[in-house]
Amino acid sequence: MSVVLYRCRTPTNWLCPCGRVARALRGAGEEVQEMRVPWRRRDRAEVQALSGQATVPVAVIDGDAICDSRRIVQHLHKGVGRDAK
Ligand SMILES: N[C@@H](CCC(=O)N[C@@H](CS)C(=O)NCC(=O)O)C(=O)O
Repeated sequence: MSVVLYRCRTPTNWLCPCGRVARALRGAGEEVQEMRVPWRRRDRAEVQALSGQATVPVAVIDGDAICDSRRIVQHLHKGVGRDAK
């Protein structure tokens, strides 16, 4: 699975939804490319272009952009048991 995680600049994985997703990805054993985005939503043109909105986390998994931490974590749980690519 190829995963790019767009996340905020909070420096730990324990304080916000972005960190929650980062922990879940790590727990699933995924290798993740992390992209830290600016604090202000209006400065997140790349996230906006990818997902149609500017809130992070956004995970691009095998080319599909998924937003909202709960949806991303649910998606990972669905993938548990699949063969790793
Ligand atoms: N319900 C969303 C909340 C996401 C959220 O609060 N994201 C923060 C960063 S961790 C954010 O983008 N804040 C900037 C803003 O909302 O202006 C989720 O769980 O994904």
